[in-house]
This record gives sequence, structure tokens and C-alpha cells, in this order.
Amino acid sequence: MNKEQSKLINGFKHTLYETQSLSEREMIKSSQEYFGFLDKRRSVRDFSERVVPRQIIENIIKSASTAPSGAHKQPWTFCAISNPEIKFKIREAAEVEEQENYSGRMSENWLQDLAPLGTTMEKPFLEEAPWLIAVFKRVYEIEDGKKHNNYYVNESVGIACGMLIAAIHNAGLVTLTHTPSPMNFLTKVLARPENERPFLLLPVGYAKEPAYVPEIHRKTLDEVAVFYG
Ligand code: IYR
Repeated sequence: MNKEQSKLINGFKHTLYETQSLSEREMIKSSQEYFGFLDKRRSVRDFSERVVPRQIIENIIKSASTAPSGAHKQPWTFCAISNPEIKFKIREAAEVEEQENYSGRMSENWLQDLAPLGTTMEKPFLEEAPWLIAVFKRVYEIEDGKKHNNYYVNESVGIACGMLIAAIHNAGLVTLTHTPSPMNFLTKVLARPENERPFLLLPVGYAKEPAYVPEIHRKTLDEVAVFYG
């Protein structure tokens, strides 16, 4: 077999991919354990104010940024906020929007669907969590003074956020995928440029002791998968 270290495709260098060599038994064990690990993750709304070192947040963001993206444009910016004044401003602006949401903008059905989760217009976690990560999608880039649209931006940033959430869980921390709506205020508070749009806001920290999460059940494999053998 031809196993050169690299080759050229369209004049671009491609390097040999190093496969993980696991036996089938090891793969079964590893995939089962990873499911068990991810299945323990919960969205947590009660945060401890205990400090989380910046290095952990940096590693989590680096993990998220390994996500695949359209044409490898990596169309994301992660804003990591520990500054209390900025967190206060974000909480204030999010609660203004949520007040509108909970008192009219959301339908009766929507409110009923949220009842089991116990959410309200109050968002203390936006100040209590030691870190907020505001994820922005980069709709386009400016290069040589010209606008270049990115590709599959929502898909790419969505995948990166999934990986971010898994990395947060792996670090022993908790988060919540918070989408205050609308969230344009994040652009202003964080002074983001015109090519970036807010995508998701995640408080990150330790769970409060004790913290309670709603008793919910995940769909079974049969409910979520169809196999075509
Ligand atoms: N954005 C609101 C409402 C909300 C909507 C959904 I869909 C949720 O899963 C949870 C909350 C809020 O954050 O309270």
C-alpha cells in the first residue's frame, strides 16, 4: 500500500491521517462509555459563584474550535466574559427581552411546554456563573476590503456549540444553552463587528450545591434512529 507521508491535491498538501487503532471490543467499550458520560450531562440553571480558572475556559474554547466547518472557514467567535459589570449589563438586557417574552411574546402553548423546566423571566445565572460564553457566528469575512460570505454558518457554529457543551461537561462544569430572544443587545454590549451575529449565550461554572434539574427522559434509540440494513 502506498503510505507516503503526504501528497498534493490541486497543488495543496494533504498529510497522512493517523487512524486510532482500536480493536472492535475497545470500540464497543469506548462508545458505550462515551454515551454513559454524555448521558450524565444536564442543562443546569443554578450556578455556584466559585471561580473557574481562565485556562479551563481557554481549553474548552479550543476544543469547540476543532469543529468541522463549511470550507474550513471556522466562522465563529467565542467571547468569554468574567467581568462583573459586563455580566450585569448582559443580565439586565436579557431580562428586558425575557419580560416581554414571558408576558405576551410567547404563545400559551410555548409557556405550557416550558412549565416542566421551571424557567422564568429572571436570569440570575447570567451574573452568578463565573463565566459567560457568548458565541457569535461570522456571516462573512472582510479580506482585501472585499466581503466573502462564509458557508453553512449555522450548521458549523451549531456543531462547534455541541462540542463546546461536551467539553464543558468533560471539564466537570455545567452550562445552559441560553437564547435570550432577540439577543442583538450582545452585539452592542460586547462591541462586536458588523460581520458577527449572536448565536448562543452559555453561562459556565460549577453547579450550585445543591442544584435541582427537572426530571426529564430522553427518547430511546428506537424513537430517534432508523436503520437501513
Ligand atoms: N428564552 C426564554 C424562554 C425559553 C425558551 C425555550 I424553547 C427553552 O427551552 C427555555 C427557555 C428563556 O430563556 O427563559
